[in-house]
Amino acid sequence: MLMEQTMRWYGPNDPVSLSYIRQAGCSGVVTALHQVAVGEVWPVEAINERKELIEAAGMTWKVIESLPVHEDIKKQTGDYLQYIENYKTSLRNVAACGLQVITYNFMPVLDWLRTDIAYPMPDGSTALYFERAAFIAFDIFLLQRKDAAKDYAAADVQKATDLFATMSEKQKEKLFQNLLLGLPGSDEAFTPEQVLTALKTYDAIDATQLKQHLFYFLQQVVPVAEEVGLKMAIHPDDPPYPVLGLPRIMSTEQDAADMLQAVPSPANGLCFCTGSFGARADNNLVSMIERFSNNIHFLHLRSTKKDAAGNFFEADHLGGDADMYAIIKEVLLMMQRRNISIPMRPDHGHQMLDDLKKKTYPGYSAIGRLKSLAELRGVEYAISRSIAVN
Ligand code: DNO
Repeated sequence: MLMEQTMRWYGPNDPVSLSYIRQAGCSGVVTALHQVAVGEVWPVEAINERKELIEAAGMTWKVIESLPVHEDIKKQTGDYLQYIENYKTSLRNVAACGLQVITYNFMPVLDWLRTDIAYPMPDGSTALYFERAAFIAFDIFLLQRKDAAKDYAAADVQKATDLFATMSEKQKEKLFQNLLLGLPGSDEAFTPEQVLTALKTYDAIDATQLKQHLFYFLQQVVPVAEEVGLKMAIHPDDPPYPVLGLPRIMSTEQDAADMLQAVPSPANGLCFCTGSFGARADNNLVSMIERFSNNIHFLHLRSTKKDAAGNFFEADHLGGDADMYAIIKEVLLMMQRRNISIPMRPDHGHQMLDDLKKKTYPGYSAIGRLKSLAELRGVEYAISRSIAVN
């Protein structure tokens, strides 16, 4: 049994068409109704309309990425109880349309963060990059978050100060834009004021508190997911540690274990993203897959290359720190045990060839993902043949 191959599709406005995704070898796409405001109910008609578009292109839509969680739910403020009710209604609606997996995250304010979205690779393609000193410079000097410098070691602050001194106005502006790209699927970046205001609303919420809020949310929605046959799949934090003074609570093996213990159910689980979890050296990806195998509902396969200074870039899918051979082998064994095929997508890809001239969602150009999918698929095929022989 092989993984179900999909790619993310941002909807009708995505410069990468459904036909390209199909030609890349996918049998399905994962997508979301980005036009529905966070917190609002996803209407059945809109879900079906999207599904029909995908099916007309010869593919399926089983995984949602993402059904976003409103900030009020993360903070337990304002109308959070209503937003949880809305979430449950959306779950019922998507289940009624035949969808199966719900990807979401519980990262406060911002989703994934990179300092450079066109980091040059030696071969001329570009990758996404997280440079620690640039991130710290952004926090202290561009965003000017109060007391930000206190969150970092003196040597790190010095490095960031030195780097900032060498940056042109244009580079500073670019750094700023890269970090505040906004939510995936949206073209609107945040302004610094918006971010500072949003950060402040978490002043009184630490990691323990945020975890309790996640558990409460899951206690409410997982029974509905169970009832209607859906699987909840939380995406890990990216990068997997606290940022900008915000707590982050889905970064480690322990975090995942805590969540599964707090709300034990086959409907509660993970979108296992090897790129996000893999950006921490203390996450052993293979043993995590083994440990959480019954609760992995969706896979993002990607590999980062880390250095000792805390920087990482998104490497070739077979060329980073993640041992893709061992990961895919573990996934195949897991699927064999569970007798199911788990959906995967090649997460991100390098911008390359003709795509270098195009504007696409960072990380989501067509050719780079086509290449990564082809490589991953080859590894999977070879391992599956050899497992069958053994
Ligand atoms: C980035 C993605 C994330 C992911 C969300 C899930 O490329 O992996 O934005 O979709 O965190 O909610």
